Amino acid sequence: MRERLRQMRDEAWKRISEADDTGELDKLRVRYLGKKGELTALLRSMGSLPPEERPDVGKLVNELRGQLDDFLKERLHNLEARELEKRLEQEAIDITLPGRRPAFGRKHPLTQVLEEIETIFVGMGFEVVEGPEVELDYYNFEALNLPPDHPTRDMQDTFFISDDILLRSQTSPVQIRVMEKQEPPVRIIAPGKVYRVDVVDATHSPMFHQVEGLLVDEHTTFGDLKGVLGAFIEAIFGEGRRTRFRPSFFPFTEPSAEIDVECIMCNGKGCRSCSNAGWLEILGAGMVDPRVLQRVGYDPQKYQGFAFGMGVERIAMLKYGIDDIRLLFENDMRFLKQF
Ligand code: 2NM
Repeated sequence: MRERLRQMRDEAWKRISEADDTGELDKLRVRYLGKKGELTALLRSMGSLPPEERPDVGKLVNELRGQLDDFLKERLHNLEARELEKRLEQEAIDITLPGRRPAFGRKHPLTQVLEEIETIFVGMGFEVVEGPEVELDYYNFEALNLPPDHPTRDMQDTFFISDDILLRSQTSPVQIRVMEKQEPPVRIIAPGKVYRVDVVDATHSPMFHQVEGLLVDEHTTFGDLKGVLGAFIEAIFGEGRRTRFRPSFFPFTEPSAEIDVECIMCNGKGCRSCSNAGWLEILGAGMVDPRVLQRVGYDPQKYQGFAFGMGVERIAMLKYGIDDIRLLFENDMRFLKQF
């Protein structure tokens, strides 16, 4: 019996010393100290011993149980420490690595250009005003001196909601609303979305953005219009670009002009962007027709006004060399990230 105890102790010691992880150690604990373990079995078999030997052997078995328990605990402690160290090593974070930058959003190129246009005119004393996109026929057409049979009033060009309600096709109705409420001097720009029935292609979209401007005061001349728009073009496209005013027609202005700027792609030599003309049309403008002023209650003998309008998409496309308007509405991040 004593011999068996010694053997078991040596063997258990060896196994426990060699156990390589806490799982293995736990198996050994069950094997020796568990309810069905070897030491328990040994204790049970003491019945076969002569009664006088039992106390001594019992004492030895209990001693061994205590020693094995201590040793297992010690080994468990060591192995746990080793495993923790290994895990910390594996999961170590290199705090010297550069951090991952969060993806910052930024303004859409159209918003950037729109805000740039606003800043330029605000700098010249204009105020930014906004108005409804769903408009009355009266403000979109009639007040702007468009006779009922005018071609741009055609149902096929304008989104009508009912007989007298529509999606505005320009932002000039905002200016009519301001003039109705306020006496001159008026110095405003009206940015915003406008809607026209159009088939989508590289240069057309049924919704686009416009900035229209209006100045009404005493002694206002076409020279003032030329000065303001010249300053705007210089601010947005850079110094030293030639411009030209071509006679044109709008129902709400007389005289009217379309303003071209020297092509920014080819500097006037002629290229695909300017259809070999060397010029890009960027603005429509004119002196507000006295009938428009009269209708809002201004005295055309005392006051004159000039007005102008431009497409924000077109300006953005020219400024950044974008050849397809659809890119501005598709929200492809690969495109948007470039601005
Ligand atoms: C343009 C061209 C010429 C314009 C006229 C008015 C108003 F309300 F005063 F009559 N606002 N905007 C105007 C004039 C707009 O866009 C191409």
